[in-house]
Amino acid sequence: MNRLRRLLENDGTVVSAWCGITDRYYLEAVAGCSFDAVTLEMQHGLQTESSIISGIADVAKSGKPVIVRVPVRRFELASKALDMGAHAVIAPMINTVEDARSFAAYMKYPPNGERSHGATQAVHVLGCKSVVEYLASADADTMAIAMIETVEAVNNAEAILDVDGIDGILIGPSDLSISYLNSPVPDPFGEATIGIIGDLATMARAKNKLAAIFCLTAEKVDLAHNLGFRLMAVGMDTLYIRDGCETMLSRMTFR
Ligand code: 3PY
Ligand code: MG
Repeated sequence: MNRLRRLLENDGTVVSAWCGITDRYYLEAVAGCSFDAVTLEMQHGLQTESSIISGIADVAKSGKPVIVRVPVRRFELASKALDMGAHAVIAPMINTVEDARSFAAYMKYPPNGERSHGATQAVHVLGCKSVVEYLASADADTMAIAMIETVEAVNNAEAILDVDGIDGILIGPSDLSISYLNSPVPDPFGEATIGIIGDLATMARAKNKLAAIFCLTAEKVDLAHNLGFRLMAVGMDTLYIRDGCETMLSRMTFR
């Protein structure tokens, strides 16, 4: 149950796949690659309430932690993802302390929050002997990760990190740049935001909370790691497929 927490112990690093494609064979194949974890992406990906039910179970078979990113302010889906066996949930656009409190409330059981009882699939997927065993450590083992990706969120980041039940932050570098540049064209890790990104990692670490970030490329994962981030989600399905296909084709000598 605490697979993700264990990987992060002692300054450990987690590199997660980022999967919007719902196909079960595809997800098992990605989980079989050397990623440390797999994130199922509902906000902009094709994942749905029903696909995460099978997706969480399929990825869990690999022994790797499963993370779910829910759509903006769909905190009821955060509880649902946990009920299905997710190890962590990422909530986008957490801009205020109130957003963070609502998210945390859906992620933690009373007295820590307001999560409703009914961890159905989780008990089986996570190999618990009973629901009581699941309940004993669910709040401590699973992680509520708040996305910081606007100017407003950066201004409130310290207070968001201080909310009980928020276990870490994940930076969305594209939306962050859009917000800072006031333009729809993203410049992730660009000049306007790179200093802020580094400061957010330092702030989260100083508070003993997870510093996480989304990266499109392996080079950005290295950069983020040097800045102090310890969970990096990398790429997306189309990039995995394109890079795999193009690498194979480029090895052919006659073309
Ligand atoms: C962002 O960069 O804004 C993200 O949300 C990553 O998917
Ligand atoms: Mg975003």
